[in-house]
Parts: sequence; structure tokens; C-alpha cells
Amino acid sequence: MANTLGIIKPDAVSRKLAGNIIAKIEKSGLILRGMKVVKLSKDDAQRFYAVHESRPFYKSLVEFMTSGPVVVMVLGGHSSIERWRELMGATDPAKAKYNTIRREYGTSVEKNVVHGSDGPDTAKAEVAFFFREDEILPKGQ
Ligand code: 3AN
Repeated sequence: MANTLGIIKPDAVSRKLAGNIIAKIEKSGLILRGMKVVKLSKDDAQRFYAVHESRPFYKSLVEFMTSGPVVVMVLGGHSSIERWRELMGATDPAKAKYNTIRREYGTSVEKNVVHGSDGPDTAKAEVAFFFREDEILPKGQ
């Protein structure tokens, strides 16, 4: 019953898609345990995506992720990590399955509207990156 981190990226927030994406999350049965709107600093984005530091798209990714506000969410419920990634769809929206968020709203591999942690260790670290313990609804509430 681990929590995972979701981000509604700047492309989606600027296109006023946050509400639609949150509706899909609610309908999927995932539980919203924390949520806030933040604007990442360059340092935040560089640290958050440090694993991609050597990739050619890193600089552009950091610029994109700092280009406007994002919505960060703690998502819980049974198999939340896998279920959130399934609902997001593949990294490349053109390759994502129908009825996934990226297929419906994504416009490129970079501007793919949402982020989700890719495993238990990253989920723990990424949730802690944005949320204090007392900002997360405890399980069972
Ligand atoms: P995912 O978000 O599906 O876990 P990652 O972790 O491989 O995908 O990539 C993190 C983010 O980096 C993606 N969400 C996307 O915005 C960006 N990205 C990944 N691959 C590319 C690429 N080939 N070109 C541009 N941006 C990319």
C-alpha cells in the first residue's frame, strides 16, 4: 500500500487540464493523499531529474519543468505505483495506449503532461522531495 508521486506538468496546467486529470485519478480509484501547486526552481528541477543529467534532453527538460506551475500529488491505494503508471501511459504519447492520460493529452515525449514514480524506492524519495510527513493524509483516512 505504498504511496507514489504524481506531477501534473506545466504543459497540462497551462492548458487548464489539471481538473480533467484529477477527475481521471479519482475515477480510477487511486486515493489523493496530498496535493499542492508549486513552481519548481531550476535547482529543484535539476535535483529532481538528476538521474537524467547525462541525457541529451536534460537541459530542455529542466527548462520545461520550470516554465510554469505544476501540481504535485501523493497518490495512494492498492498498487498505486503500477496503477498510476498504467493510467499515465507510455512516455511517448504516440505510443501510449488508448484511454491513458498521455495518449489523450500528451503532445511530445517531453510535453507528456504527467509524471509518475517508476518504483518503490523512487516513489519514497520523490514523495519526500515535495511533501513533509504531516502534509500527507495517513492511510485509512
Ligand atoms: P517517464 O516519465 O515515463 O518515467 P523517463 O523517466 O524516462 O519517463 O523520462 C522523464 C521525463 O524526461 C519524461 N517524462 C519526459 O518529459 C522527458 N523525456 C524522456 N525521454 C525524452 C526524450 N527522448 N526526449 C525529450 N524528453 C524526454
